[in-house]
Amino acid sequence: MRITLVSTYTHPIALGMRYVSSYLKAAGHDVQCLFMSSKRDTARADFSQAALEDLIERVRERDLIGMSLMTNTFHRACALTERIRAAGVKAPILWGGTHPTVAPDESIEVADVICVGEGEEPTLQLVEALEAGRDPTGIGSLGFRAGGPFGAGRLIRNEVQPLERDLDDYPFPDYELETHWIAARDGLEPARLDNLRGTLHRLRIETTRGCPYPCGFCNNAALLKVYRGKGRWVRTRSADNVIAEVRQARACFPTIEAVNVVDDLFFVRSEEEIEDFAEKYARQVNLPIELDAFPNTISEAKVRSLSRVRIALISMGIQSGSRDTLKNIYNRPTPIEDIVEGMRVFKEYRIPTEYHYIVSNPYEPERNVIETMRFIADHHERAAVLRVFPLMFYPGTPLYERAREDGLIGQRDEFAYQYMYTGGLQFAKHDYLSVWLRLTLHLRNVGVPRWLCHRVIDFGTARPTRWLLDHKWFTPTMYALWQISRKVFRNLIYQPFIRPFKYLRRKPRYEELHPEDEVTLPRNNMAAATAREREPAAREESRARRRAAGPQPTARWTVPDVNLHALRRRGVVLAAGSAAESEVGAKGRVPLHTLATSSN
Ligand code: B12
Ligand code: SF4
Repeated sequence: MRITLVSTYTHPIALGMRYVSSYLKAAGHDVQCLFMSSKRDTARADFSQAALEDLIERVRERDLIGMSLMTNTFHRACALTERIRAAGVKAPILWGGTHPTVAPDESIEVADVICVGEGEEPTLQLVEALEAGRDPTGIGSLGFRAGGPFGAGRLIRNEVQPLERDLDDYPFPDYELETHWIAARDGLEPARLDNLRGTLHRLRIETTRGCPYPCGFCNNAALLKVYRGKGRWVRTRSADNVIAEVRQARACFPTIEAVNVVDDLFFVRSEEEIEDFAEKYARQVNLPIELDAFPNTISEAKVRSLSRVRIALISMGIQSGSRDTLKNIYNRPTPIEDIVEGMRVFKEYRIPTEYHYIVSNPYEPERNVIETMRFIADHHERAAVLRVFPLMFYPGTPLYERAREDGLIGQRDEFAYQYMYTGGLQFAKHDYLSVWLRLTLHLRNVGVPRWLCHRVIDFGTARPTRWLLDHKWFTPTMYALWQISRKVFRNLIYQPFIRPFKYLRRKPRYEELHPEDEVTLPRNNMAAATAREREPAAREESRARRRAAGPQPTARWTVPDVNLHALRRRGVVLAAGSAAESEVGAKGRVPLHTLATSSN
């Protein structure tokens, strides 16, 4: 069957969609992936006219269109869906990803079909049913729109399918670039290493699915509800399987410089499992790796094992330094002592770290925010990346339900639909205390002594200061001053005095390591070349040149010829050396049903 999958994200990572794609391809289907990404991080449908026209051409002759979205790409997905329908394309439109999973009612009003939760099997079952001319409306995890092409116009919502237990026999995500296109100003371009915005420079990899904790602000709490009673939610891949994926990626894509583990909870593994992973990873890959950590799951033994590999970054969500907020508002079972111990261990093993806090929480009393500032002043030990996020009420989460009941938000929290990166939102929300919290974090980060940080907190939270500064204009003014001082620092201090020294110590860039791939113009021709490039023909020519000479894959990434996971699900056994097995090898991808030679 001919299927097109469309990513609505501004960044062309879309790992979930890549998993669905390879699952379908390995089962013998013809799949194309279109990444409707954008250079700006925006929730608006900012697609170029040319990209939209190319999209319509690419989906016109397809049998099914799948779209992947999260809450802040809902408007982008709606715009694409409307546009495809308006062009008279007949294929049904299936939505999957985080948003249809946590906001199915809203999604099913727009898409013809929605997939709730993990999408590999339900999508394959849908494809098989459509191909065989069977009614798909009984397939678990799927929902069908009232008045849509299925179910005689009725709204149908099926229960989610039981969770897959074994993740090791899933085909790896799809990076077959020859079937992928990326949105650009002048239309859809074939995917290349140099237009994937770093997707194949920093390889995103999922080594676990699920997290056992129910934090009130997190999507995982919504998923725990969706999958209650459907099997084991937290599942891990074996170290060998994860490493095989990284090695395959590295063998194909010379650009990969680091591995970014996107798991909710990599540290859910036991100490022995982490030791095994670290030992194998260090020996077989040892690319810099980035991980996320949750305080309760960190132990010295785990960090010691991991310190053997090249850790580029461990990010830990602290969220608040107040026990009351953690326990009673976020429902986050993290004792403060565990957070402090985690920070200590990272420091001892010299692990580069990033810590996250949540601010602008309307349920949090001011004294708790001040407690968090005190916590920061007391416990942050050395330079770390510090990130502050304002609380967003994402659909399906316990805090979202609470905010709706309390009338704090309407049917939905518009911020969650309209903002991509939420770092700047605290300024939009005029939250004075969160600005002060950010200030304390930065002071501690640049090594200002504890006592002085406490004095700054005293000053910032004292009555007269609050009386003077706690006005709507304060936060925007601070924001403006912050931006101006950054510019001043950059132009007057960093550029002339710091950068030249950094330059001497910097890592060589990809082009410098591989001069054979390099496409540069002699410096003195730059101005003339830029002027020439303004003409469309010249632009096209230079694009073609870049395409030909940009970094190229060194081997072809291929999705397996046979979908072992789907075969196992269907009870099909492929005996080693069987006729079916050699048929697979000889013919390349074979549709699943032709392989059903024996079953148990
Ligand atoms: C990697 C990641 C990112 C990456 C890449 C995102 C991307 N464009 O691909 C980056 C760092 C860019 C990112 C950014 C943000 N992210 Co993010 N991110 C994740 C993370 C950690 C992993 C996603 C992933 O790859 N999962 C692995 C795959 C296999 O799972 P999956 O995506 O769910 O896919 C499965 C199903 O959903 C389904 N499916 C997916 N697509 C499709 C398509 C079809 C057709 C079908 C049928 C099924 C289907 O099948 C897949 C396989 O089973 C998730 C948390 C999580 N564990 O999912 C958060 C998460 C998706 N992010 C989230 C948020 C809030 C953000 C930010 C807004 C953060 C912020 N505060 O600034 C920004 C948005 C910026 C932007 N430009 O979009 C929230 C989304 C909540 C929501 N309701 O939308 C999540 C769930 C985190 C959380 N726990 O709350 N993120
Ligand atoms: S531990 Fe992390 S991933 Fe798990 S529910 Fe809490 S915030 Fe979400």
